Amino acid sequence: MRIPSFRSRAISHLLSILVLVQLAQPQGSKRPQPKPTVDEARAFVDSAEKRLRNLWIKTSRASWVQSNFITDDTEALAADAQKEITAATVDFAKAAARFNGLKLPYDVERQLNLLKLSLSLPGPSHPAEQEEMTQISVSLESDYGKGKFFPDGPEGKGIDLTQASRTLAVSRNADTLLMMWKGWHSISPPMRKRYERLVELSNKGAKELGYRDLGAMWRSNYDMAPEQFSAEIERLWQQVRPLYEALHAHVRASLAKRYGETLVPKDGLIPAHLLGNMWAQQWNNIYELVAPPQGDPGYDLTEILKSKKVDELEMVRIGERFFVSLGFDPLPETFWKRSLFKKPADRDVVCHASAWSIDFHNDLRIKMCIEINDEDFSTIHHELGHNFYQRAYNQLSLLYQGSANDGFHEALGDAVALSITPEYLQQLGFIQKVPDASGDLGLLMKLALDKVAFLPFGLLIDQWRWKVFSGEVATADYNKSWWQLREKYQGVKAPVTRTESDFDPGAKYHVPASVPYTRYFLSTILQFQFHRALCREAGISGPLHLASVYNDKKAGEKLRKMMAMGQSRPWPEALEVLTGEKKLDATAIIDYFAPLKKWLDEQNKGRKVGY
Ligand code: X8Z
Ligand code: ZN
Repeated sequence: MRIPSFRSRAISHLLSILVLVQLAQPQGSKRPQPKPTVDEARAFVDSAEKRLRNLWIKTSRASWVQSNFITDDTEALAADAQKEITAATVDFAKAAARFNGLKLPYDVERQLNLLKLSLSLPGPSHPAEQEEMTQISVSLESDYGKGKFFPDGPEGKGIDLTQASRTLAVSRNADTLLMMWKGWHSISPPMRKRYERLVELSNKGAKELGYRDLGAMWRSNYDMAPEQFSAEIERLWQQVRPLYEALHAHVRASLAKRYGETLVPKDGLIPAHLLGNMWAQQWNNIYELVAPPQGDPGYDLTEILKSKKVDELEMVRIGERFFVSLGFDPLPETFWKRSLFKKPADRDVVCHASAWSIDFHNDLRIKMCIEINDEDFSTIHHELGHNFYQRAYNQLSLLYQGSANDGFHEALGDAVALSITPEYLQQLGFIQKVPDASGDLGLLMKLALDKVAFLPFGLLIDQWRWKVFSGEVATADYNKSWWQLREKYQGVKAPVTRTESDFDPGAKYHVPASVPYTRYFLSTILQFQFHRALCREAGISGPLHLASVYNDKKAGEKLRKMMAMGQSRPWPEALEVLTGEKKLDATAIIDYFAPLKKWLDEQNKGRKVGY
């Protein structure tokens, strides 16, 4: 998803920059510039904020219209707005170099640094290159949004991602699954050339700002040295890897039973089309193939939502009520008027779910093609988490309007969704009685297929992009290196031979949309830390997978306190406010799934674990 808050979108306006740079030097003077002062630096930040706020609002509006109504015209308008904000930000960032070496107050220094890091795609300063970059970037996202394939030839009916995903979730016919997988992956080869150029141009922009390449710039956004951040990620992955491998081994054995060992070799890689999801990133849709035989909780949320005729709007209302139960104010009336909840039948939209704060104040919206199922019920909480976060920090300076680090933004709503427990569903009137402890394994399995399965995927997209940006992966090897990483981390393989005329990374939204992805890996670790802390605050002592903080104002208050800090302080401080912990800590997710891990280890006796 994309949060068109300050952090994720591009800007520019040369005139304003000239004015600002002049601010720092005496008018018409040819004498050497006087030494910059702290007051000047402060004035510089203030004017940059003012200018950028206007540009961001304009860009958000243009992007909102483009994503809700994809046409050549809206694409051009969005690209234009993005070009402006890119140019302005780059110019500000360069002008700020004047204050390098000056001892600045904490806030001014932090704001200048955040300004430099605020673009996911920094542009080169050459106007023609800037224009080319923003056009490519907008066109890639639009092409993804419009993507369709035609299994019966160009005259036949087109299938889009929503339809293909529905089939991947429910079909157990390997041929049908393969057709959907191949079909969707046929939309991205036309992106490849443009993507190569995008890498070139955005790298150039990152270098102009003083970073080694765009990957290094992305890794510089975590209040620590970029190398230290890479090491943190590796540390966390090694911690959770045994849990992932245990799940992988059990799922592989179950799929081998269902589809045969020719298709699913017992100790090899799992073909990527059999896991119920286009990217094999979350496996909850194949729950019934891998469920513990005696562990079923006895209800299926998708079935309940359907049988109770809960519609898209009501699903969002239920999500909102959860946040309100924690003490947050209800969403504004405009949220309900302006959001997109249902896929329009008559036009192309970017269906990938996103949450927006258009005016950095109270014009909050989500854009989502909601399907009535448990996955989207969770995703609604995810998106609302973004909106409530955006509002919680809206009193801060624009440059502080973001989460402590980008993983926090992604984790917020997911942490809340971990409170969708059987007991909570009973309170909603969705189930009559809470299943007894024998249903626990099933509950844990269902959630592990979502969260644990996701971990290596959350990691590998940027492992690929970091190598692409640094040049370690040559353009001629884009697809090969993509599959090497998918095999190494996820233990899945391409279901059919791939070549360099494919561009499989482009079939995943965040690549054409240039949204950094390590945030989701971080989020998967963090959300369990948040949940553990919220439950502690609520005084809940039982097992965490049965614990819901619904209605708990104390837990809500703690959460709000962290959210209101935005990114004004280094993220470990924000983490400490909520959890008392200063480090990312995978023990929260590991402990949560410990009973399942024990069961998986028993199942896996005599099986190969690993790939
Ligand atoms: O993109 C998203 C959200 C919007 S920020 C729907 N997610 C990642 C994805 O779909 O790939 C949430 C989970 C991971
Ligand atoms: Zn998100």
